[in-house]
Order: sequence, then structure tokens, then C-alpha cells
Amino acid sequence: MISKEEFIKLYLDKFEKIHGKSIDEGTMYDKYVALAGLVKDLLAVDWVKTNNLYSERDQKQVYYFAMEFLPGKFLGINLLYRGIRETAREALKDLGLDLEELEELESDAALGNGGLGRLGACLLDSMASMGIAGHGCCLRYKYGLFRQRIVDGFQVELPDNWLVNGNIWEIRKPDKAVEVRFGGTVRTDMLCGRLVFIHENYEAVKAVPYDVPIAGYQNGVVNTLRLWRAEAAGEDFDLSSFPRGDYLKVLEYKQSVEAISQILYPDDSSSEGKLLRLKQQYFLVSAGLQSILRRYKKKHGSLLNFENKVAIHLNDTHPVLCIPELMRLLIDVEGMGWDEAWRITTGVMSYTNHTILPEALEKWPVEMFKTLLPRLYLIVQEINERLGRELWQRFPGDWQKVDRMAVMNKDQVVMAHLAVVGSSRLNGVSRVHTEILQKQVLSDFYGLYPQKFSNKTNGVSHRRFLLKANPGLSSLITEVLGPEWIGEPQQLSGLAAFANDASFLEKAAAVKRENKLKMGKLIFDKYGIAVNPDSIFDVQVKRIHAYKRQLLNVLHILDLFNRLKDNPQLEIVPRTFIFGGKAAPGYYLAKKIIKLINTVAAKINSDKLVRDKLKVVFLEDYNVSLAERVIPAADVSEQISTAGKEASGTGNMKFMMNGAVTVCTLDGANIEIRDAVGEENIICFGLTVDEVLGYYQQGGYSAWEEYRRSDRLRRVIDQLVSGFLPAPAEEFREIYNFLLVDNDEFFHLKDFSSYTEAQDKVERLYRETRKWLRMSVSNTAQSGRFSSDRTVAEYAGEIWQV
Ligand code: 26Q
Repeated sequence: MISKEEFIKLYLDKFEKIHGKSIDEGTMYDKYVALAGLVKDLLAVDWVKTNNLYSERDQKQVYYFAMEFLPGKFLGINLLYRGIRETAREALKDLGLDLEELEELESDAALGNGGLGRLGACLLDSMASMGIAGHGCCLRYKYGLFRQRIVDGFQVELPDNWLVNGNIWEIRKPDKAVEVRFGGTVRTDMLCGRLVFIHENYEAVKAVPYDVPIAGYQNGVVNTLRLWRAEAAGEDFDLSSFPRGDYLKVLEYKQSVEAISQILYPDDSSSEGKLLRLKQQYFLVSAGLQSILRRYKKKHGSLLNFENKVAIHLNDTHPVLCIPELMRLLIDVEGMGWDEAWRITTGVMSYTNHTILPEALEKWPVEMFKTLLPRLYLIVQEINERLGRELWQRFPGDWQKVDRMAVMNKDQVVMAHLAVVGSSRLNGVSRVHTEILQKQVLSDFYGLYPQKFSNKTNGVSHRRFLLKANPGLSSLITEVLGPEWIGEPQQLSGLAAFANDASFLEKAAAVKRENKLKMGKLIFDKYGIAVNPDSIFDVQVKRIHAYKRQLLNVLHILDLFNRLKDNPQLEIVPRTFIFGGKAAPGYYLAKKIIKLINTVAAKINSDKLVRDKLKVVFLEDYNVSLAERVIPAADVSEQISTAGKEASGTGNMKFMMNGAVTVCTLDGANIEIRDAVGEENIICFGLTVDEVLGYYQQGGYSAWEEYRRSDRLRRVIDQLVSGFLPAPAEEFREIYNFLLVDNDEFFHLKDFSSYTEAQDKVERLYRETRKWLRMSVSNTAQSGRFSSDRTVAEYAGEIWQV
């Protein structure tokens, strides 16, 4: 353990070495850089040890391939996990510095859109903390997810130039660079009586890895997140292919190559079939696999036993090219035959599906695929033909089924099918989501390979989202349970015994209030809106999407406003509605929803009659760091997606962990949260998955009917277009049409009345302070099973075999 005095010495020393000046001359950012640099030095020692240990023990390695990771900030977590955050805090205090202020200066690593990327980060956290050799493999996007500004109520996107001031946490490894080849042609030849494939006239791109340490919680383990950058091959870059002196062409070429790792696609729900995206995917997959094979052969001399020492996990279909690419490497480079290569490939691969939204299921145009990846095209063709033969045998004559299940038809490569066929295991991310995969989306494949399917309900890092994000509640928990829950989150269940302990409840309430005060201060400082810390903090933060139904929340707010205006004596518990989230830049309706929320906020916050009772706040630029602040301050967690649409949700878990009460539909992991906490500790409403499915299959939903039936509903719908809101007359016409005229496929109007009833129940329960606190504590108590430690344990035992 490092003492405070030692820490001060190390820190000042580091500062001078890095900056070449004394600390009094440094900016705050200089001070952040020195602190982070010091922490990285300390981690580096463990990093080397960890890798040596893995090598000595010949431990099985898990590689988690994902186009997205959303780790957020590292400094606070790394200090905490290294066990020196309190020492650092004290040491810095002696130097007149505030630790949290320095931590705040780091840019979020926002290499992801939302839930999928954050899940990857939580799994890495848990793998390291559990001593599993699990590493992330992703791109080093020069620009992460855009930063959001709200201008005149509208979302405006700004580039996320997160690397401008350098990234302390990464280490560039130029000696580990590999080459990735695009385009060109493939010819066959016979070599020693063997058919070989020769790829020619391709364009070569250099892939350079940048490694980021992923620390385990106080266990000395440091795993790796490897981020790949595309570069035009440097000195060995072949200028001879350009006409002499055509300098501009050279630069243009360099730019086109670097475009591959330039930008994260800012969409979390629709796949557009863009060439650059396919390039990104292949670049990630080829670079990652080459480096895995190289490491393995360096240690073992050959690929013998590879399938028992390596597991490759595919986060959604985005990295599914891993399957044909590993086949290519094993056959063309390692000289294996098809059957052996296939046995190894399918043996190491596993796949997780994260969405059933049809528009997000990736399909690539065959022509594009063939042109960009001519050798992989041939391999996919072969996989498809072999699958076709297997299907004909199993289902003779059922050509429709065989057709439906194709990995590649005449137009498209169907990535989800490729994933299922080429993996040993696949899983959904909540119980109901896995059932939907089995019964609907992948039912044909479930019939063929039932043994491949399983459920792995998502989890979240309780260390980031409870221990670090909510120090008040964490200390309180540790006070009564001891610190074991940090390593064994299931022990949080011990809190159940305190759900009736008045003094504990009082303390928990004080912590919540403290967190709300802090959040209130942030809201006031940033937006000039004064919120009442004794109001109910009702929070919906997540990507903006029609299926997540931020609109349902808005309809309820308008209805509540109307009721208050009609009856100024109406006694309600004051509420602060907090929203946050980004819309994909090309998603017109989602952007309108943001404008609507801000317009409703303007209307309500300036209304003299209600403004002491209702407030509406839209938090700009919602990201991991903001999540860490707002979630601990929430009383109510809004998880109100149309049943059957949200694969799991993970925000729901973060909120319950922090003692928020969930208002939810029976969708995704909400169902399991209800089962864990019991009906009495959650507020559910709305159509079920089966009811939604029933409407889709049999029809019978009429938005107009709902509209006619309810005066309250009709009034709020009309208010969207009646000039009631402070915006141009037709501003929300499309939303009105979407909800009503187009018979909205997400059933907002259908669920409106049960939602308002659920909200009335919130109000009633919140008034019974004691009961509410009991609910809150019960939620934290049952949140252990939603730790990503549990999720990782299941993957490790049942899928990766580590
Ligand atoms: C695909 C092709 C082209 C461009 C973008 C995309 C793309 C990118 C990201 C498609 C989907 C995503 C992200 C999906 C996602 O975040 N899914 C969420 O995954 C969480 C973790 O499992 C679940 O909890 C959420 O329910 C699910 O919506």
C-alpha cells in the first residue's frame, strides 16, 4: 500500500517528468495528465504480471469482439480498482487539489451508441475483476459518439474529438501492426495436389493496435482492450503506384484509408448497408484475428489445441465476419482443410443477439460483399451450400424453409444466420428476449440446433454504478453488511433485513436526498432551472427511439399539467421529470421528440400556476458520466418500451441498484426485475408481449378508438397541434400523425390509461414515505443478480468454458 506521503512524492515526480515544469506552473489539465499518467504506471506493472501469469498458466483467453465499447472515464475507476483512490484524494487535498475536479477533466471514451457498447464495457470490468482472461477488441475511432447540444429545443450534433489532448490510457503498439486486405481478385491454383486460393490486386491497409488497460477490482489483474487504427502503410507505403509527383492523390488515398477508423456510426437501431461500415467490420475482424493467431503461435509454435485455449465472442452481428475470416486464415494461411478449419471455427465462436428490430438486423448486398471481400464471399458461399445440403436432408422438400434459412440468397448476406451457423452457442440477453428469438426471429434455427441456444440475462457493473457512482449509499451498505458485497454482489440481499429498520431507512433517505441536491445543483448551474429536492425525481434516460416511448412519458406529463390547470387545488407530490438521450442524426421522428420534450418543458416550467409542482428538464449530452450522476438521484426509473421491443435494457438495472422504483412494461429484463423484487416493489403496466403479438397477427388496434374513448387522452393529443405549445403551429404534426393517423405500431395510445394509473400509484406510494423507502431498499437488496459478475459467470461456465 502506498502512503499519502509516498503518493505526493510520486505524483510531483510524475508531474515534472511529464511536463518538464513544476506543478505551480501547470494547468488543471496538466495536473490531470500527471495523475492519470501515474496511475497508468502503477497499472502497467500489474499488466505485465497479468500477461506473464496468463502465459505461464496457459490460461484460456476470451476475446470479446465488438464494434462498440462505452467505458466512459477511466481515472476514477482505475484509482478505485487499484485501491488508492482515498489515498490520492487525501494527497491531492494536501496539494490544494480536488480529486473529483481532476477526474472530471477526462473525456469520456464514447466508442459506442448505448446499451450494447456499455454492456461490453461492464462485461470487461467483471471479467477482469473475476480474474478471467477476457479482452476487448474494437476500433479506435478518431471521433466517438457525437456530442449533443440543444439549440432552440433541437438536437445539434458536434464532433466528439476525444483524442485532441491525447489519450493517457492507451499504448500504441506499432510492432504488433498487421495488414488487412480489401478488394482485388481471387484465383485458384494447384499446389502439391491441393486446391489453393490466391488473393491478388488487393488494397492493403495497415492496422495498428492501441492497448488500453482494464483493471480488475483490487485483485492485481489487468486485462486489455485492444483498439485498432487504420493507417496507410508508413515508410513502406508504396508510392510507385501513383503517378510521379501526384502528391494530392497520395494524400487523398491516405485519407480514404484512415476513414476506416475515423468515425463511429451514430445509429443504434438501423443498418443501412453502407460500404464504409462493412469495411470497418472487416478491418476489426481481420486485424483482431490475425493478432490472436500470431500470439497463439508465438507461444505454442502451432495452432494445436487452439480451440481449447481461445474463445471468441461476437457482440451482435457487427463482428460476425470473424467466422469466414477465421476460416480464410486457417485454410489459406495455415493450410488446413475445410473440415478441420470449420471444426475449430465453430468451436471457438459464440454469438449474442441484442435486438429483434427488423431494421437493425444486418444484411449486406451480395454485390458489395463480393467486391470488397472476394475471398470471404467464396467462403460464405461454401458455408451456405453446405448448410443448404444439411437442410435438404433434414427437411426434404421444404424448399421454403431452406430458402428462409439461407446465409446468402441472391441479393443478401444475412449476418444473423451466418452467426448462428458458424457459432457453437448463441444467446439472447433476457429471458423473454431469448424466448422471442427461439419462437419467432430464429425459430427455424432453434428447430435445427436447439442445443446452441441459451439465455444470458444482461448485468451491469455494480462497482461503477453503485460503489463508485453512489458513495453515500455504498458506505451505508458497507456499514451494515461489511464490504463483501463489492466482490460478491449477491450479498446485497442482506439488505432485505433492513427494509423495516427505521434508522437504516432514514439514512438511506438522507443519502437519496443528498444525491438529489447534487443533481439539482447541476441542473440549476447548467440550465437555470430550480428543482425541488423533495419532489419526485422521475427519470427517463436512454437513446431516443419510438419504441422506448419517451412520447408516452410526455403524454402523461401533459395530462398531469391539464389536471392541475383544471383543478389548482389538486394536491400532488411535486415532480421533476428528467429526460436525457441522443437521437440518431438521421432519425427524424426521434429528433422531433427531443424538440417536443423541450417545448413541453418550456411551457410547464414557465407556468406560474404549476411550476412549483411540475418541472421538466432535458439533460444535454447524456453519456456514461452523466448516467453516474443522475441515476443515484432518481426516485423513479422509467422503463416503458413497447413489450417485446427492448431486448433487455440495462439502465433499468442501474436504477434499481441505486434504489429507484421502476415503472415499467413487462419487457426485456424488467420482467426479471419484477420477479426478483416482487410485485409489491415495482409498478408494472401496459400490454404484454403476447398481447402486442396478438395485435400484430390479428390486427384490431385502433388508435382512433383510443382517442375517441378518452377525453383526457384526446385533449393531450390535440394539444400537440392546437397551438397550445409554444412552437410553430405545425411543429408536432408528424408526431400527431405518427401516434394517431398512422395507427402507431408501438401502442402509445393503447397503453396511455394504464400508464397514467401506474403514475397515480407512484404518487400514492411515495406519500407513504415508509413504504416507499422499503421499496427502494428492497430494490437495492435484489439487484445483486443484475450485476455483470453474475452474467460473466454464466458466460464463462456455459459458453466460454473458462
Ligand atoms: C448496425 C449497422 C449499421 C449501423 C449501426 C448498427 C447498430 C449499432 C448499434 C445497430 C445496433 C446497435 C446497438 C444496439 C443496442 O444497443 N442494443 C441494446 O443492447 C443492450 C445490451 O444487450 C440491450 O440491453 C438493449 O435492450 C438493446 O436495445
